[in-house]
Amino acid sequence: MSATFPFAPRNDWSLAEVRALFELPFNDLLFQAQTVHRAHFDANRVQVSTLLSIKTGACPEDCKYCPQSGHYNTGLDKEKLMEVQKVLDAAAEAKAIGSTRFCMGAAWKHPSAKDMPYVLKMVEGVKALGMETCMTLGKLSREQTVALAEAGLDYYNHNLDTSPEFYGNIITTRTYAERLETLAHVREAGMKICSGGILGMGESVDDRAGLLIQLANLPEQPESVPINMLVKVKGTPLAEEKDVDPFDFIRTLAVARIMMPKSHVRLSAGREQMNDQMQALAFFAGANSIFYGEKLLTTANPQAGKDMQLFARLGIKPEERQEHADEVHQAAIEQALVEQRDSKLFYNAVSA
Ligand code: SAM
Ligand code: DTB
Ligand code: SF4
Repeated sequence: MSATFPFAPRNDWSLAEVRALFELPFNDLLFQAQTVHRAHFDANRVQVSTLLSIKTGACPEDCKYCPQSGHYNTGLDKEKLMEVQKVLDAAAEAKAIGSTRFCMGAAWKHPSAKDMPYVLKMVEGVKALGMETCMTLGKLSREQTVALAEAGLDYYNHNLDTSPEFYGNIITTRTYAERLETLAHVREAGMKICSGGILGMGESVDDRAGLLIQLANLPEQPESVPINMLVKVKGTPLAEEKDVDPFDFIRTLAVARIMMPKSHVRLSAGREQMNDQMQALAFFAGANSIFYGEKLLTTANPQAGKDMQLFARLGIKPEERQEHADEVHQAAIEQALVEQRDSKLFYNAVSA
């Protein structure tokens, strides 16, 4: 293990090292992950984001896991780009239930020139509500990333999905290199990167390690790393895939936490299929972000009330958007109160 363990992010992870993490006894791995987690985060805070599909279905890409691909018949109702005001109404609702980030997803290969002005208005509008903004629109050109950054987009989600070796089994219409290029544009434009993958597509442990190595060894690690458990949708080629072992899923979260110590690791799609105990283990392994609200893009997510109950049972609090600013403010208030109390005591002592 590196001398700087567990505090600094590294971007020279080798397959042998990552395999060794995956091979650790479960309790040793979770202990390491929790130790790294506590070096960088409040272990009892989880960031909450809400998703909205702003353009649904009929996607030209052939991602074998995806209910929105036009290549498969999943019986999904297709919808064209939503009106800006409807998107802003949905964002306001998400804010009202306590979400701090609003993620808008479109089933596109890439945004078209005709759609960009509407997309930019959505970013500006959500930002004006005081929420963090995130979009996932497919491949982006350099010009498009600059326009999105200027409109106030905080995060761009573009997943690598799996290892470079396994990728061709899942997607043939977009290359791994194109994905890396989009991520590079996002960085150059100064936005934060949200990039992760999916478990349960028939990949090996080495493929899981390979995905995490690609993410961790980027010049700058992604700020947000969604780890999705495949949601098996009827009509997609992966609908009958075998379930991922729950402990292997937790192991992957723990390895992601150790390799990307400062990133938010998101327990992403698949929570509707997990019990409370598994989610609690995921938070212990270092996952500190979730999608919140009853829908992901097209499939179900736990009800907000159910998540808040789980948080309460575990003593977890949602991460506040301006946590640092709030803490500074709170500390200033507390200091002022202490000073007031001390001066009263002093006064009382003298007058007594
Ligand atoms: N079309 C854009 C793209 O692919 O870049 C954005 C939306 S796409 C739905 C975003 C991500 O959702 C995918 O990269 C994949 O990781 C995840 N995803 C899609 N379908 C899923 C499923 N059935 N189960 C788990 N994750 C899924
Ligand atoms: C991510 O990694 N997972 C989210 C988000 N980024 C866009 C999407 C999950 C989609 C699950 C299937 C669906 O609801 O359509
Ligand atoms: Fe299209 Fe994105 Fe689904 Fe792939 S994952 S089919 S690009 S919506």
